[in-house]
Amino acid sequence: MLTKKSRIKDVYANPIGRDIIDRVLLQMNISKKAVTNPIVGNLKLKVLPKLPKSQLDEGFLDTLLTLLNTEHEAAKGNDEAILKAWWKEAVFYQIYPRSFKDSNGDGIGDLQGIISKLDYIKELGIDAIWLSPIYDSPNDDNGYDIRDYHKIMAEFGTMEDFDRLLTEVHNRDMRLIMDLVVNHTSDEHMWYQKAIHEPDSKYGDYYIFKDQPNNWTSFFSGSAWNYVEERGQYALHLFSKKQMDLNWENETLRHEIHDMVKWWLEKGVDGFRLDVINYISKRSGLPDGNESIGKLMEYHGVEHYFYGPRLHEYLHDMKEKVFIPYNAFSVGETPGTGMEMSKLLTADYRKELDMVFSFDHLETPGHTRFDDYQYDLNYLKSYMINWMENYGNHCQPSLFYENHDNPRMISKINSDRHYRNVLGKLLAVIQLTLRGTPFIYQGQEIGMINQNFRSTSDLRDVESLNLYDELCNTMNKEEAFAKILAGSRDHARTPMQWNNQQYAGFSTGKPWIMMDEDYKNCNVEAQLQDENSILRFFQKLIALRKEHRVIYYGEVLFINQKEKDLFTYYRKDGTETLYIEMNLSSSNKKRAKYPEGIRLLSNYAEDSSSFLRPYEASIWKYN
Ligand code: TEU
Ligand code: CA
Repeated sequence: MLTKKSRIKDVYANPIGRDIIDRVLLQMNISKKAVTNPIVGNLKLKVLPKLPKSQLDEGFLDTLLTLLNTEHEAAKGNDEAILKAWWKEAVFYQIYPRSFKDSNGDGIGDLQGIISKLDYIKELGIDAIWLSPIYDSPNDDNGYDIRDYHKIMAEFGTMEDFDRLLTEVHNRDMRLIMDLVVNHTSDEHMWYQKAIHEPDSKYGDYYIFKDQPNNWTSFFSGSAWNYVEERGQYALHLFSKKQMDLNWENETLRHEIHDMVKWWLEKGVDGFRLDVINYISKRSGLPDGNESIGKLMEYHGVEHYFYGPRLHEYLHDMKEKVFIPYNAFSVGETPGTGMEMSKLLTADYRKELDMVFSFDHLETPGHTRFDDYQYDLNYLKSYMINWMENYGNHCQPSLFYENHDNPRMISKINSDRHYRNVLGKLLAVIQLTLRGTPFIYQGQEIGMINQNFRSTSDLRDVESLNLYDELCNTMNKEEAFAKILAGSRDHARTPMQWNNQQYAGFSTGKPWIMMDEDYKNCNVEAQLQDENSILRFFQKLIALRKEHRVIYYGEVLFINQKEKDLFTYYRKDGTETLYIEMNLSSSNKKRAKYPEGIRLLSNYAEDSSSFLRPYEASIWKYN
């Protein structure tokens, strides 16, 4: 039991304590040495608020201790060999249906459009497809606000279309996972309508109501509470005003969700990506968020729901009663969780989630998504070394750079088009040769980059538009738009670029969101005919991965760790050794040593001499 008399080193030994301290250090761009040195390590917690310039108030310690004392035991390490599983060998491909392929000319992607591109996805070497939400929705947050879990969104097609899609995916020996959004529903969902109009019915307790709001803020700007006239109370929404948080304390509701998931698994769906699943358990009493934490995390109240008291119980229950009976796969989106929490959520012997998405590698220390800065790949190197060496054999890392919530990775690192091809390929080598399950996001395989949005009228994303309005309270329009342009989720949501025809072959009608001229030079059709394209490289790399199973379960041994801009490692198991060498910079880099063996694949046709060229990345097979 940790108390105010406990020392920093005791907190750092606690799994949650380790993650929180690592996150604070990351946010403030301070190295870990700051807490591992004995002087700081022996400081008692109670002195923290008294330290000079400390912005930590008394309440901070109470909140911290409540959080820390929910978890005592850290997850097990490398005491056993890695258990094999299809999803530890698979390459996943994420589709954002609204922007993938339109089949009926209304400018909106749909299920028939996806079916028409399944052969393309199969030829890329994909084993499993993750579909962002396709359920009936008023689209306040593009489908992440579900009105009916058993109905397909009208714009995307019919349940018959879905059944055919599932069959066609399985006919090509691929799997299909759906997006499970059960932290909240749309306010137009029957459950919510009943909750506010028949508060005494069983639905009355399906959501989170309070007589007075607390200070929690929404991720899409403003308060996290709506006043509900019908009940004379306030209702919680951590995201948009039309996305109402469900009350997972209610057992009847949990069973309804279990039945809904079983309904889709009965259809033959192979698993789920679980949306903001670490937010489903809120601290009882819904206390105010701590001011200091709120300032640091930019969202008030997050400490009371990002790793709630009953989270493990709810996940274990769903695993036992729903996922195991159907042998279904599960990957949780868990923003804010660190490595130790991720271990406790995914370690195979704990029977909760199979994997999680952690997001701390998407921005370098001290930066947020809306900061305009150049991403340093040396941070990605240190991040990956940490996770490869410390995540353990009971846990499977997820490997991704892009999804529908983040700008394009190439643009974050280097917007000089001269390096686009080799950089896109280098990122692929890291993602497909480290130990973990890769998730490729639509368009990443052809090296799509950020969009040239000219004004807010080009934007569609509720988060971007709300934040723009909020920023205009503290800065002028140009500055506000510049911040939005740096981090808007819409960069990832522009139409897939299939060819150089009008609307890039995405649709015969005007797309729901704009696209600039990039598709004329960057599109699937051209890249399929170009041996040197990023697309062809992804195909070869995924094929290489399938031929060299050492990449699935083999050891990862890093060398030259301290050498800036050089990223080199071996993949080893009893049968073979691969050596991967990369130059993380846009200038020549002296080679550490001349590799032996056979050069299997590289983003430069000819091998180098003593220098690696900009972003050069090569895979060698040792005898
Ligand atoms: O995102 C959750 C999440 O925390 C973020 O990454 C989010 O995109 C946002 O930027 C918060 O800062 C999931 C979905 O991926 C996202 O598309 C949804 O908007 C959100 O949940 C609500 O369902
Ligand atoms: Ca359509």
